[in-house]
Amino acid sequence: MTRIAELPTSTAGHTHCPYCALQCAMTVNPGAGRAPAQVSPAWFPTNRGGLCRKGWTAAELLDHPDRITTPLVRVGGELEPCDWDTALERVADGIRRAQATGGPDGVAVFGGGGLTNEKAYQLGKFTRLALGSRLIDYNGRWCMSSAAAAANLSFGLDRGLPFPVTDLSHARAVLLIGANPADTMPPFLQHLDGAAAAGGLVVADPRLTATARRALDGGGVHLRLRPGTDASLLMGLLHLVVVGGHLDPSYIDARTSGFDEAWGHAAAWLPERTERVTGVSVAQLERTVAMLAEGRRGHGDPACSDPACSDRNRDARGGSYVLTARGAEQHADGSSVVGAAIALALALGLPGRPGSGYGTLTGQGNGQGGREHGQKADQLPGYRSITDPAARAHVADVWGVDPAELPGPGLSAFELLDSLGAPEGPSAMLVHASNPVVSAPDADRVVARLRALDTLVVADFVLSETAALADVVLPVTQWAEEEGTLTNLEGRVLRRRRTVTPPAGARDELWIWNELARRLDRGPERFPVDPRAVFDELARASAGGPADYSAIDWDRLDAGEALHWPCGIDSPGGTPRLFLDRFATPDGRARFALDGVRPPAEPPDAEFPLLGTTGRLLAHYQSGAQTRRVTELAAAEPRMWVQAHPVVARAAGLDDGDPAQVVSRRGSVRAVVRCDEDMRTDTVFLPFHFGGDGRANRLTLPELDPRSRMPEFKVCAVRLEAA
Ligand SMILES: Nc1nc2c(c(=O)[nH]1)N[C@H]1C(S)=C(S)[C@@H](COP(=O)(O)OP(=O)(O)OC[C@H]3O[C@@H](n4cnc5c(=O)[nH]c(N)nc54)[C@H](O)[C@@H]3O)O[C@H]1N2
Ligand SMILES: Nc1nc2c(c(=O)[nH]1)N[C@H]1C(S)=C(S)[C@@H](COP(=O)(O)OP(=O)(O)OC[C@H]3O[C@@H](n4cnc5c(=O)[nH]c(N)nc54)[C@H](O)[C@@H]3O)O[C@H]1N2
Ligand code: SF4
Ligand SMILES: [Mo]
Repeated sequence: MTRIAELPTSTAGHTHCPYCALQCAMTVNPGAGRAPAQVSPAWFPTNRGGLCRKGWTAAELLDHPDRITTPLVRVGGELEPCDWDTALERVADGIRRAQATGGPDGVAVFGGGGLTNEKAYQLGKFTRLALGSRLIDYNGRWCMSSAAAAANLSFGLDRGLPFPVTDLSHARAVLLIGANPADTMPPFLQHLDGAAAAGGLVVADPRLTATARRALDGGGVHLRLRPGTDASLLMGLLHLVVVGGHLDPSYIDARTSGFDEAWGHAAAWLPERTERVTGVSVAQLERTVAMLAEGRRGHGDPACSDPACSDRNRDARGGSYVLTARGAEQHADGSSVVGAAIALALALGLPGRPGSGYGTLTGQGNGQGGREHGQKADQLPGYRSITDPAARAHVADVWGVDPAELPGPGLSAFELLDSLGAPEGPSAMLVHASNPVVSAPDADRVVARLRALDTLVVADFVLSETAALADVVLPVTQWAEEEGTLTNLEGRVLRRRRTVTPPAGARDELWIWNELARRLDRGPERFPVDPRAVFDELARASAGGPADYSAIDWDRLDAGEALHWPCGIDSPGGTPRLFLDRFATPDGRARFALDGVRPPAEPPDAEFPLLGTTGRLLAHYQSGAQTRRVTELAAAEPRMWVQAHPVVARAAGLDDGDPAQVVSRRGSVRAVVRCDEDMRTDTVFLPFHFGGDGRANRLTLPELDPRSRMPEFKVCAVRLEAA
């Protein structure tokens, strides 16, 4: 059996993939030129030697001809190369000008879940202390905020997977809701092999994705629901758990609160009504519940609770999991959907039991750490709340300032972008690690707001669509050129290591913030440039908070210890599995937190008769700024397309391969038609990875979840027509 303890003694070249939250391990060996050779070591448990094609080709971007290696400033309408001094002076001038008219909040900051923990921490600190602004938020708001809000409400804590990924290998049943890991995390799929082979994989997705196919191939179930009906689906499943006698009453008594109220909501979701609303047959609903109830037999088996267990060949021992991802979460009721998914898991008695549970699949490389260290509008480091006086006092003490100096909560990502350049809004913005021109909802409205700024500063290593609008572009270092830490989807802290030398003109963002603080005369010594020093400070700032890193240091990480937070004074060995004894709520019980069901904000009508939904392709990452530049990936998916049932295409006079236009109330998108017999006839699917007039987000709706402020990326009303 391979164990993490058998990690190689030398860590030279060991790092992790730049892209998604699985953070597959990689060894990057500098070759003769700058383009390194990559392999993936088999000992790392989340990927066990596997990489997807994005990972295998990631190094191409290190010395890509499109790489920006000198700062750019806008002169007479054009971006022109300049030296660092000129660029940073221009940024500092823009900040001073914006704050002279708008006060501290005259400047806004937009971060990203791809930033290392150190950069995410420092960006939040820089915004609050050097700029004195409350206006910071980040692209994780598009991604993890609904799952986070629901987990905080029900469990009192938000760690995407409260158990190691490898635990899933022992499961007999897994319900995936709105997740397509076959394309979005391919090496993760091996952990579902046991459940799939046992016929226990259930995939709730409007499309027959590669993941859904995997379920069907093993004898599992594909719930091909109507987009935006996840809350109804989950209420219907919960109903069947109760009426089918599958409740776990002793668990509900001992470990939860609020069941009776939840049943008040779910009682009305009779199977036939659920079938009518979701399009999922009563037989499939019943089968799903039976599989989850049957699968949990055997969970709690102590043989499965070895934190380092990574033997995939061991027979599945039992256990059931409910997992959500963006298909369920990116809705204006996304936090309620996750609340319902958690409620289903609680009714079955899964969370907090070894070998069973609920989790969400975190998306971005540092999507977990990125939401803990204070780049979110309402947060301070350690996953603390910025409105909690004790949290403010603790962080102010670490930062050496008076708590009164810390600004209050800012605006959520879309609200922030929508306020740019408005009379009372900020007139300057710094963007670090996001490309909102492509990825924000109602993207053309966002472009108009960005254009209304006096100063837009974008730090990136390629000229993304957002960087192309900037007044100043700052070229930064990339993954394999920098030192730092990231926290993966299971809350494990990992080291990113420098294995190649960055190009001469690129700078580390820690250096950029230190330089800006110096130019603004805001105490540059408070913004160290050494990532290890930043980590040590971050660890102190997190001490005693929900995401406690205080017992972690780089030496432990470099020695190969698998450290999952919380890892502090009470848990110096880390916490691979959360909630085994109690949940993190004040009374230690998990809460059933169910709302009613709310339909999507924009129902289809005669003018826009189809449900437009959006998501990901295997070959591209996010806004595509990186992967559209990688030869193999661009060749695999060169252009925007729309997936439609042939009947839907024909109704618009279109055939497979025809150029089409998809139109919503907000804008239109050019796309080639891909006919697919397995599509629902009320739905079209659009990937969101393309730029220009292929941006799916020209269509989407900035309707926000009231609790999480997550936009409704997954449903809007559209029509399909010939281009
Ligand atoms: N190749 C690739 N991998 C990635 C990324 C990438 O951009 N490309 N991004 C990373 C990031 S940041 C993230 S957040 C993750 C996202 O990972 P996933 O959540 O797996 O990805 P999506 O494609 O956004 O959505 C998943 C599925 O939701 C379905 N869906 C659409 N509408 C609905 C609905 O109303 N209900 C339900 N139940 N399903 C629906 C879609 O058909 C889609 O197949 O992927 C990560 N990995
Ligand atoms: N319609 C629709 N829209 C969506 C989604 C959807 O499913 N449908 N999904 C949403 C989700 S889940 C997400 S996570 C967002 C992501 O959307 P974006 O925030 O746009 O994500 P990326 O394309 O990863 O943008 C990262 C940019 O930063 C650069 N970059 C990478 N690392 C660094 C770094 O360390 N420093 C700096 N300065 N730059 C760096 C990259 O080159 C790239 O240009 O999109 C959201 N938008
Ligand atoms: S699954 Fe994610 S982390 Fe692994 S190689 Fe692919 S993009 Fe990279
Ligand atoms: Mo994401």
